[in-house]
Amino acid sequence: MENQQKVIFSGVQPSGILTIGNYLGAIRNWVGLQDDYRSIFCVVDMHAITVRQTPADLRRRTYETLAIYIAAGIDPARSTLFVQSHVPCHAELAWVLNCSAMFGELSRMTQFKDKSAKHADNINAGLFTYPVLMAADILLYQADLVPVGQDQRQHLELCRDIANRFNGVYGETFRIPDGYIPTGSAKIASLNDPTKKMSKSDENVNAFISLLDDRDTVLRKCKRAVTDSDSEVRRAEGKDGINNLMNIYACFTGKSDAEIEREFEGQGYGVFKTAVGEAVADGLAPIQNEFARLMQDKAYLESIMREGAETAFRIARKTLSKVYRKVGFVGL
Ligand code: AQP
Repeated sequence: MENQQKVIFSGVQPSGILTIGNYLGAIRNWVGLQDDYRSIFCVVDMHAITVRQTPADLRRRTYETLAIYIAAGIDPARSTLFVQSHVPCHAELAWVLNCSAMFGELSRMTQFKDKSAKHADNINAGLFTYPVLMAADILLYQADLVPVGQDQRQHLELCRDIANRFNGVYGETFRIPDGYIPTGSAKIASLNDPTKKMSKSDENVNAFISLLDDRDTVLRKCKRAVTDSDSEVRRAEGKDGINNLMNIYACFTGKSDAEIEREFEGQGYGVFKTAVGEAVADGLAPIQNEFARLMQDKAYLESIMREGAETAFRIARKTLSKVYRKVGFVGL
């Protein structure tokens, strides 16, 4: 296969129960790509502590996130799955890259600005250098492709800039990665405010659908989703709420906009919202069943973490050694 040797890398923070935004924007695409690429997927717990986490919750969510990856279709036999803090090379490369990342460019990151506004009492240096750690994650594995949602586009551009800058100063070291940003599902919006993205750490639980929400909860949240005062199910400028629900429905049913508009012609938003809820709940049911089974078997999840960390470390250490040599650190 042509792409067999090409590498994809991606990750999700265990900062909450993953949402359908994380699933449709990222994880679902990983599943499709794992046959064609050397696939490496990480639970990025070190990124998660840039926002204050309750330690016991972080620990539990790290297991849950890994279980969700597997339940959603990532096959540990074909993909490397690991936890970021188990491979120390991430923190080590991040330090070196910090010295190639500029204060000005980090200051321009919209995620930093958004999260600083949201967590004004904890604007820590880690939040500021978050994109540098992300660059380290990607560059350690010499990734060719990074499947992420739209919100990560800016961080990915910065990763490319840092890698190019480093290569320019020290000679060819890092492969320059491309983004893989899906259409339609690249930005699933909040159900409460469809001009914002859906986030797992939104304090309003009705703003997101978690992958573990039961059928009644999914139906209720879809029914309550903020829409406009029109009643026609049709994609159009200014109908952010309906456009978002159409995206979600399309992702779970495979239907086109024209098919959706025809299906709900003259029926109003209520019927459509119920259908969206049903489609999402049906789509999540098999993931939830498998998730519940996996969470009963912590020893299995730990064996995946351990094996994944060993494989990841072998690859990451090679890149890190090269970087240390290039910058002039003495090797013993
Ligand atoms: N709403 C979304 N639509 C499409 N893709 C999304 N992603 C996140 N939200 C959406 C994609 O999911 C991956 C993992 O994201 P992350 O957990 O590392 O960080 P995030 O982007 O900050 O996600 P959240 O849910 O908003 O987390 P919190 O609330 O903790 O900040 C990425 O590929 C992202 O693009």
